[in-house]
Amino acid sequence: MSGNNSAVECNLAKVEVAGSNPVSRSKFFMKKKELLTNLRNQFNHQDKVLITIDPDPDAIASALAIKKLLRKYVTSITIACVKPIKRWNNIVMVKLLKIPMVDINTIDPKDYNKFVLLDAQPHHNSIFSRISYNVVIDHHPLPDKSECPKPSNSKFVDIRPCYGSTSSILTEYIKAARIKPSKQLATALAYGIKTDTRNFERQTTEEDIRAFLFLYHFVDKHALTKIEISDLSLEDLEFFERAIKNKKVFKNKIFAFVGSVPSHDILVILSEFFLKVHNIYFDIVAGIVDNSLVIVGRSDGKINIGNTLKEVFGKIGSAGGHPSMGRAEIPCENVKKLLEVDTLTEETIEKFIISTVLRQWKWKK
Ligand SMILES: [Mn+2]
Repeated sequence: MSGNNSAVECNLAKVEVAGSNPVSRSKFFMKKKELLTNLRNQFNHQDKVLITIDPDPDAIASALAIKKLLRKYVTSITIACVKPIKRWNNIVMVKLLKIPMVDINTIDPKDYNKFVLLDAQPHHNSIFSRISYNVVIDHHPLPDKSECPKPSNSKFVDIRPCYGSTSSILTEYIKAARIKPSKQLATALAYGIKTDTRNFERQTTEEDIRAFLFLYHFVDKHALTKIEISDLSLEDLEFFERAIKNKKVFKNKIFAFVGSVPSHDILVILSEFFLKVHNIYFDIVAGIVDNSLVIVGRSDGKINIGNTLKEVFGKIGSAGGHPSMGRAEIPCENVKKLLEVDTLTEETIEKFIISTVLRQWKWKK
């Protein structure tokens, strides 16, 4: 199979689920069966398989599904993460669902003879690009031909850029294998689909919804709810305190600088929190993460926050996003140079953001 063939699969899937013709449906079921057989044919009973993932919920759930699909066909399967898991929801997911994973730095790839990449392509990460994969299954867009042709060098490639999540693709394999998913697997896959499609509000296809409906029956609803609402640690409440204390309200907008924070995740949570306030149409929450000034914005759509941040900060850092969500990251050195100061104080940063962004939006106090 090649990447191009997989794109054809994607179209076939669309035809099948949209059509009501039982003949074409059973034909496509054969196609899915074939894919499953092809996948399993890449392995034999002596194989020690290493699955590598960048551990977001979609990737974690997909790894669990592959483990289930190949369990009886290989000697061992190990799931290795190329990054530590930082988001609380994901930590709770791994803990509640008891998902066994290892840090890639604690293992020796030489101990494995087959390699699987899920929810990513080799060019997405420097660790991935050094591994020669036997199997790649993903839903991200294919790279330009000039960029990196590597996925198609793998023996089995199933990339369906039209799907909202890799979990939806793997759910189809589980169905084709006639496996009744355990609560653990169904909950993981359902959460994978929900996070990648932002609860079916982004890049969602009929296939994603169909996969979710199939899983829903088997999901541990309590575990899923707990995973979804577990955004915060007790320590994070301190940042809420700071954000509420520091907030500046300008008509229908809120701005807050919260100083040093452990990661940009808490800025996202705070920004989403402020947008819940009645009559607030957009907000900006900024903080220092390592040596960068990170600015996160949320909007109800009246103003394109992604474009605004790009226009204001794009020249001195990386910035962009969507109409309703945006983010900018500026090395502190660049801010110092721009402001011609040696050190950045809370006051100078606040002034800098308020003067630049607010000027752009013509905010009035
Ligand atoms: Mn994904």
